[in-house]
Amino acid sequence: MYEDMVTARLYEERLQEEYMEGKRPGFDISAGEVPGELHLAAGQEAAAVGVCHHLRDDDTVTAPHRPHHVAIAKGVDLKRMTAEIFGRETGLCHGKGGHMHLFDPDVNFACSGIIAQGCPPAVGAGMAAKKRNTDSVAVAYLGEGAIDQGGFLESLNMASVHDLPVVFVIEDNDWAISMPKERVTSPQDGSARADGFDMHGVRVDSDDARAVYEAGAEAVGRARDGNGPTVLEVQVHRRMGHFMGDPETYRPEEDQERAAERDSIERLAADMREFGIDDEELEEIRDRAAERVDEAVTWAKQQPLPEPEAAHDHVFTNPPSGVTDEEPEFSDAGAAAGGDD
Ligand SMILES: Cc1ncc(C[n+]2csc(CCOP(=O)(O)OP(=O)(O)O)c2C)c(N)n1
Ligand SMILES: [Mg+2]
Repeated sequence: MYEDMVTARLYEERLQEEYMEGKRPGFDISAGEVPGELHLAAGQEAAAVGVCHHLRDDDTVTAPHRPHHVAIAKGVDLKRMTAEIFGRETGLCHGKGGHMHLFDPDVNFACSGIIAQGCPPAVGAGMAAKKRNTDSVAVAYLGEGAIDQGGFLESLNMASVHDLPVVFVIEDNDWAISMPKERVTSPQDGSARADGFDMHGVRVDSDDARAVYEAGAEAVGRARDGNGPTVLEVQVHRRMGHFMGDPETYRPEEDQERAAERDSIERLAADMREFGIDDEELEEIRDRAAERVDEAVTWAKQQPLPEPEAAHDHVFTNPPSGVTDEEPEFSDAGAAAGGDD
């Protein structure tokens, strides 16, 4: 768990540097090697490893727009993920998804920029597992800002009524962009949503990786044993702005300081020292993580960009209407059948 947490943190520190290349002196969001938005998850690593370390490759994980720590904890290929973030042809989605749309079918991982979007697919994966009589489980990650979304609430109902092997993990970092939780959500404890759907709900009040691991064992174990879904909320801390370039003018300084002071990685390191793991071993883990990050970024930056023509591949309409001079061919099968679809 410690190695994955450190990898995620170092990875994001490196992404931060790479992202800012070419964006200055002003902040041109479209410039540089990684154009577009970038949401970093520093401070949220405990929620990722504490649950994902109970999972197998055949278990499904869906994550939201802040996905790197969860992807790393689920075992997503770091090189191909990085190539995706850099928009390269060999990226997980051939460079078309970017950092919010990483899909790795080898470990059943997906994420989306639409908040709470991962909940219905996780319920689908849970239903598939149940119908196939396997013991695989599905985990949907979402932020506390997404728990009023219909997609989440409908998913809770489906998971409960069909008794599905799904765990909903709410990462409560207190903020939805610039909106503090207390102004938009009631009750404040997101795990209480579970009560209304007759399922288990639990909140881990700190970003202590070991406490999350224990709660994760229970929730994932319950799902795997066929005993239904759980809502698990974890208090985490957003060490960064909502996205890169966010001036955070809305955020009280003391809140920023509190997040900076609490570091779940340091906390786990302190526990490990108590269990007899010395600084040298911790340093070795860190070096290994740093090497892995460097390898992934170096490899990704050497990868080719997609050919422009590839923009027409892997899309629902091909080519998109308006791109070609040719007359589109329409089938009249639907009209003949009297259908309107
Ligand atoms: C359905 C939908 N509405 C609005 C947005 C715009 N949006 C992006 S992130 C975000 C806030 C998310 O807050 P939270 O769920 O707490 O996640 P966090 O960013 O704190 O990790 C919003 C409203 C979106 N992506 N999808
Ligand atoms: Mg949030």
